[in-house]
Amino acid sequence: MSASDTIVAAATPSGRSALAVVRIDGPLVPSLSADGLGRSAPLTERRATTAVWRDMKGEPVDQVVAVRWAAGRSFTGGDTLELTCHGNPLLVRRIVEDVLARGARMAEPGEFTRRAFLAGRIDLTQAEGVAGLIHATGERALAAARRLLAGELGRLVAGWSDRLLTAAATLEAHIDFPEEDLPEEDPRGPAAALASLVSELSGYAGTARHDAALRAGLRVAVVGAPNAGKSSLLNALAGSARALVSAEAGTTRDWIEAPVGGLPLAVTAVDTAGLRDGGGAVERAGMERSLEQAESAHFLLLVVDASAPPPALPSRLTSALVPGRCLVVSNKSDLPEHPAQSAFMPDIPRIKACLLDGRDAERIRSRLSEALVAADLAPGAEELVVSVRHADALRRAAAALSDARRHLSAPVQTELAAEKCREALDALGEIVGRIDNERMLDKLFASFCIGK
Ligand SMILES: Nc1nc2c(ncn2[C@@H]2O[C@H](COP(=O)(O)OP(=O)(O)OP(=O)(O)O)[C@@H](O)[C@H]2O)c(=O)[nH]1
Ligand SMILES: [Mg+2]
Repeated sequence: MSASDTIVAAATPSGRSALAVVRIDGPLVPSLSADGLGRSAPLTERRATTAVWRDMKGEPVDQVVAVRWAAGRSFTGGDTLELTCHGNPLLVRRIVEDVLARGARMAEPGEFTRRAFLAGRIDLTQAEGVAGLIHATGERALAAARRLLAGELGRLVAGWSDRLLTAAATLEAHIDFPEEDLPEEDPRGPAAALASLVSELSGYAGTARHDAALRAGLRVAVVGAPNAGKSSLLNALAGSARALVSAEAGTTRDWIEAPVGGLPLAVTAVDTAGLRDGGGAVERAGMERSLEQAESAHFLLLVVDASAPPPALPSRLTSALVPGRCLVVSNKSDLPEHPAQSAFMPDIPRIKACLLDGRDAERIRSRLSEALVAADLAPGAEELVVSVRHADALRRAAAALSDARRHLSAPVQTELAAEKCREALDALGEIVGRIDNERMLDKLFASFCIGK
């Protein structure tokens, strides 16, 4: 995987679209622009130029818009050419094959971004930000990716590394010079600096608990007695008539899932069979599945028909109804409320709703969104969320610094402490990619799209 190769890939997905982009990077770009585009003069840098791409036999393939970036001024750091052609996979394939025939090779997944990283244009966290922007499934994941791409984590790491270097330098001075030369310096001096670093690093590592929610989203199970309005709630949250709604109790048997629109995070709502005593074999099998869904969901919406007496719910469900992980949707607010409702599940927050139509959908969505943050299942809008990879390195750095601190208490073992500080610096370096680790880079960039 040499940077002296010229690489090519379609940067847009295969399929018919208005336009498609073919990306080329490497030293062959100047000759490719001359030959493929039939231009004697080089393309003006960063200027869209309309031209016809011709294959090696001189046959026209497509009219394209070409943009060239010169080495040192491109994203990858190398000579880059982007061709925007018509969005037909046949045209894209012919252009790519022609570029291959002229001496380029297919790009590996993420190789353009990897080149940008290797050329020092971006650090590893920014490269991850690029992948994050492409894969984000909700607004909050997009925001997290933008912050990575903007270099926020990279700057934090630089700050921590600076502070650590200062502390380590003090320790090294004690090792390099006999102690009598540094009478007023106490080797335990950096201990406080190390302690505050440990707590900061551990704090940021903890934000990775939200990484999975940002990547994969959350599951919210809609549970309750038959006829409470669970399917009506699913439909309101999904914004479409996904599930059957009927006055007959026991309508829903299989669980039904649908994405909840309009939330900053990818949330899937799961409608389930109503829970009650009795019922036939099929209904009972449905109820078993409801309980499994309730137990595996991140959060529960318990729908209650507020015009009726409070439902008797199986203990397996009530034990899953943990305050902070559950919201009662007190439905049928268009009807008079049953007096016994006020004493039902007083520990669990509730929201009144009428689910005959979508009028309360927005209010329930925003309440659900707040509840997910309050339950610490989702990050708040302003929180920086680090990935599991970052957290692993932060934890190793914090552990090494805790050890370093221990070596600074009596009897002081300065050399061991200094060694631990270097270990922590290496771990921090891994986050931004300062440490050479080919295997880690292979794994990281393999998850990218081809052409990125
Ligand atoms: N008056 C009134 N009726 C409602 C409201 N929400 C739902 N219903 C009615 O209640 C009945 C049951 O609604 P569903 O959404 O099917 O209830 P469910 O909980 O999914 O029922 P099962 O699948 O049988 O367990 C239907 O006739 C709905 O039209 C409401 O806010 N007010
Ligand atoms: Mg139903």
